[in-house]
Amino acid sequence: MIKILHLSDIHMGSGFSHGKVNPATGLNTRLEDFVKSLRHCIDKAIALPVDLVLFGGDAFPDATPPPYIQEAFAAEFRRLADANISTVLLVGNHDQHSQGNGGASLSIYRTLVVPGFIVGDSIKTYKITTKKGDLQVITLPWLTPATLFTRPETEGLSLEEVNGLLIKRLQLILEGEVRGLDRAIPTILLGHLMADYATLGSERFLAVGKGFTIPVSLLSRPEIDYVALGHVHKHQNLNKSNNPPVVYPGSIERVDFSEEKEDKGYVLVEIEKGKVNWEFCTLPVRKFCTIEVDVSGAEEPETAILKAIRKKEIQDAIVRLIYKIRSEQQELVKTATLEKALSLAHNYTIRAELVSQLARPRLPELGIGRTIEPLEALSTYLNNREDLQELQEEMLAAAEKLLAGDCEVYITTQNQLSFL
Ligand SMILES: [Mn+2]
Repeated sequence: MIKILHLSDIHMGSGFSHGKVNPATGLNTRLEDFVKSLRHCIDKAIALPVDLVLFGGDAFPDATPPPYIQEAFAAEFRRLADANISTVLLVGNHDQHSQGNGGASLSIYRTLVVPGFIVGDSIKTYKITTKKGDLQVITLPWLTPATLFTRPETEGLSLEEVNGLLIKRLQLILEGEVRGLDRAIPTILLGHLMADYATLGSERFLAVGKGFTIPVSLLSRPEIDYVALGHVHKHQNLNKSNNPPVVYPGSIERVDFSEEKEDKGYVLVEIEKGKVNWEFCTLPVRKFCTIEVDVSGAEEPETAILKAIRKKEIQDAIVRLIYKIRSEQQELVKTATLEKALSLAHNYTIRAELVSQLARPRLPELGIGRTIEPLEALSTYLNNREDLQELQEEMLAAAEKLLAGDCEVYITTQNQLSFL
């Protein structure tokens, strides 16, 4: 059987605020963590060895990463070329320029003609020859209306109508690809997309803006033996009947706190025509740890916080401490004491949330009979939420982007903004 390693969502170069500079290398420790995880995957691919590596998209946080981050990524992937392992690099939303044409950060691999490398930046079927036989891979990069339509075709339509059109067009294009398949060899669909029924890292989420999703039924066709996905950071198989498996391997490192409780890893696949086995393999990634404690009723709030810290294993972890406290208790808690208790952590943040005894009065700016623009409303709201001060700038910027229709934002249960 043909052996494949399927990984996705590397996001190399993100989450630097959770790391620190390593004095020995001058690099952010989170870059080193992400490189280590990727190296683990590539080591595995070479050691087995696999016949093919499929990368499901989102290599970096954006399409123009700094050269040293590009280089760290390339140094790992070139080992696959050296080992004669075919590789498909699919273009995710983070790899595209905002104009939506081409995979800016990944197209260099095609330009350089790296042996055995394919860059999937359009819907196309590639036949790949391996030592164990041939197979074919349909690449389905991140789609936006701009990729499939000209502006006049979508002008005046609602977002929902555009999405409906997009699905119809995609269905036609996929149908075309499927008809051109070689029925004698195994087929994989490699896509960067949000599939219907995909659950995000957190259980409840609010998707706003361009929530373009593709129904699983469109992907799990009988002609396809394995659907390899990227985009969602939590590992999952969307087709419980497993014929074919529709698998997100998830990200290879925790990108933010919304992924605190998720296992991270890659997927090993064995495939021949009409038969597929797959298994999720976990990676030894750095721990994230949230310590949340309400000490507003405690007589000795500092002792209560220290006790909450001691309950968690924080060594080498990325920790955030959030404690609820009344304003008159604040002087009883010494930041230096908390910092000392957290010093075993790799990195930590401390946030005190003030518990107000009084109910908040209604904001005069939002009174009855007044109309207010969405951004102004958000800004007024944020100005009155002391606990959200830190997020204010980020939220306003995200809201502007959303209103301009530029991205998707998910607000997780931890009140975190997560950009997919
Ligand atoms: Mn993505």
